[in-house]
Amino acid sequence: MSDVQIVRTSCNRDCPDACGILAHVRGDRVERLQGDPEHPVTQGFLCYRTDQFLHRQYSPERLATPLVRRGGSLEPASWEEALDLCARTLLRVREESGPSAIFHYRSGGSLGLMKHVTDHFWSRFGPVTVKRGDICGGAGDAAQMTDFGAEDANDLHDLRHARAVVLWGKNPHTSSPHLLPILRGLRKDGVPVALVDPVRHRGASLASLYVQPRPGGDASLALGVARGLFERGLAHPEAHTWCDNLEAFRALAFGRTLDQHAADAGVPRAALDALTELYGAHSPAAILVGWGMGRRSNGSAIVRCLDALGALTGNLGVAGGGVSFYFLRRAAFDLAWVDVAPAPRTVCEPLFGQELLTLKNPELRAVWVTAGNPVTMLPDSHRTAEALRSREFVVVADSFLTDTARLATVVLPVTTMLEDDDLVGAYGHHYLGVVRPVVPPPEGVRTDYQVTQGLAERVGLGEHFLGDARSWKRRLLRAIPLETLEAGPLRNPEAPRVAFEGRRFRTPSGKVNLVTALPAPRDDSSVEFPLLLHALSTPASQSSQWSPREPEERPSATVHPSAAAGLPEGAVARVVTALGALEVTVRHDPTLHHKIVLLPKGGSLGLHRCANALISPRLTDAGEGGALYEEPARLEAL
Ligand SMILES: Nc1nc2c(c(=O)[nH]1)N[C@H]1C(S)=C(S)[C@@H](COP(=O)(O)OP(=O)(O)OC[C@H]3O[C@@H](n4cnc5c(=O)[nH]c(N)nc54)[C@H](O)[C@@H]3O)O[C@H]1N2
Ligand SMILES: Nc1nc2c(c(=O)[nH]1)N[C@H]1C(S)=C(S)[C@@H](COP(=O)(O)OP(=O)(O)OC[C@H]3O[C@@H](n4cnc5c(=O)[nH]c(N)nc54)[C@H](O)[C@@H]3O)O[C@H]1N2
Ligand SMILES: [Mo]
Repeated sequence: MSDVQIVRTSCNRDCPDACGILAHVRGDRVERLQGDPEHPVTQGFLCYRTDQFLHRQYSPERLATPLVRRGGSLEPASWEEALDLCARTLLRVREESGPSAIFHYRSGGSLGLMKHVTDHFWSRFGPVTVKRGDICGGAGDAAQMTDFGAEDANDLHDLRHARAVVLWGKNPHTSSPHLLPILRGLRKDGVPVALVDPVRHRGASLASLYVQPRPGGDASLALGVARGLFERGLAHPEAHTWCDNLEAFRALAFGRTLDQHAADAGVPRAALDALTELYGAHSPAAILVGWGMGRRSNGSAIVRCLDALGALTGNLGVAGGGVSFYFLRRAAFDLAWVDVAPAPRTVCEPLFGQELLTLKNPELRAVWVTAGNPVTMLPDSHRTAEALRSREFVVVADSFLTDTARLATVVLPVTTMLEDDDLVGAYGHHYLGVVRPVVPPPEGVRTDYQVTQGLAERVGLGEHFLGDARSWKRRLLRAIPLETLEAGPLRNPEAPRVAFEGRRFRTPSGKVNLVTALPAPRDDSSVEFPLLLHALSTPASQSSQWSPREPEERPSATVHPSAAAGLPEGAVARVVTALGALEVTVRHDPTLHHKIVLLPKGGSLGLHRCANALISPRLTDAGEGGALYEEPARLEAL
């Protein structure tokens, strides 16, 4: 038997942690994945879903041959046949209707930078129609761009300098577990940590203060904290030197009494006061903003209110402070060459199904999906499915027959992260990594880049995609030699330790642009649908990528016992919304906010587990994000 070799690689999934991985390989088989002990963020451990990834890697359900639709069903085909068909059809559609009749939809199945080479192909071939907005963090991105003129965060390890931390709408145990060692260290040193979340998840075990607002009540809560800070003299006396609109923001905060803010946020007045004290009386203090919280119709306004708290207290541009939402994961890379010209047209991501069905002049005739599963992951799954089913030509590059791939004309089997050749940055820290093909892919499986090469050759663009993946990696890396990055985890040398150091912002005035108005409140009181459906991340899955595998049983719907419509724990029931119903098993959680019914995110339509089949598309107040957690719902007996 051959010896075990240890190959260093990186996780390419849509996760803030972008871990360093040591793959234990014997022959052509990976036997075990281990967190890289030398990676300063990974620190030798992996999350549950990546720890279990080998089940996915070696799943009998993995695709190993292209599929082409013939007489209604998807049947195995050679790469020659599949790519010839793609090239022929795409050339014809472009010729007849122009490149904007083709839509390249790329999502977050892999965050590898090489996926921009695929984008480059589509830009050269068209430019074709691409997506606009962002289902994931659109609202928060827009907030920070508006307030700071740029998005970035203090170094992750700078958090050690914080004297107080607020986890605002963030679930580190599930979605960014490599934050936990730092938070535990802070707690050991007696640093107070607050959790603000309508779901009392495991993060509460790390918190010295737990505040449970109503869903979306955070803007009022933050304004209440701001008023409290002003009243107690905890606002920084020089805040006007780095803030625009300070008086208007103050007026917004003083537009209601503290009791009114607390009532509107759905928290006891004492909780508002305790949060004000925790954040205002310790300096420096950091707010860590979760991505999930912004997926609301006031999501951008909420994040803007949190930005204002940081600005007001002098916690921006200093070590141990910050209102961190996003780390510039692409900052070390040169992407200027990706788009050869602006896209002629865009599809708003949260409105995918509706726009595909209605866009005219020209109609969208062909869709190419890279690293996305829109039927499962975008709202109104049935409409998304109908939109794809009714297109002339749909190609899905994936390694599994997802809900989306099942509707395709052509399915192209691609590599997993253990077979791909790529680079990653992270949106939860500043380290970069290489993704190595630690084992060869199964016969018949190609990387997205190889797919691009095969297609480019056939449509007359072959000369632009001649090099191997390494040559593109070198092109992508701006200032760092590839060999340096290959030697081990490397912090982007250009990333600042303290974002906006010296309180210099990238807005036109150089100051923070404080929020001065909130969107009109949404009325979510409904007798028919008293609850709000939240489909949230679960440890066993990365969006729709389950490890070890997606359970086949009904999903659990968790509610406060008072919101269970009399249904006992374990009862089989239905979650009903205006769009439809889903069979579930009822779970009671007395710590959950009474307005919420909780489902797992990423359940598939085929297995009748798909929350997005019940969720209508709604946009966030800015940034064209998806207000995914605002679907009125009820629980009822079968
Ligand atoms: N295991 C696992 N990890 C993942 C993912 C996954 O699917 N599974 N997904 C990855 C992706 S795509 C992303 S974008 C990131 C982030 O993934 P997210 O799932 O967005 O994770 P969080 O940022 O932790 O945000 C979710 C938290 O926001 C809270 N929240 C929702 N509405 C409100 C509100 O109105 N107010 C407040 N205060 N809180 C609210 C939820 O209760 C939840 O605890 O994580 C990644 N990590
Ligand atoms: N209701 C509800 N809906 C949500 C969310 C929510 O919280 N609630 N969260 C939203 C968020 S934060 C996000 S980011 C989106 C995520 O939505 P998606 O990005 O669509 O989700 P994934 O399931 O991670 O990835 C899609 C597919 O990419 C494939 N894939 C993986 N690696 C590769 C690769 O290298 N190449 C190719 N071609 N394919 C690959 C996977 O097999 C998977 O089928 O979902 C959003 N949808
Ligand atoms: Mo996301």
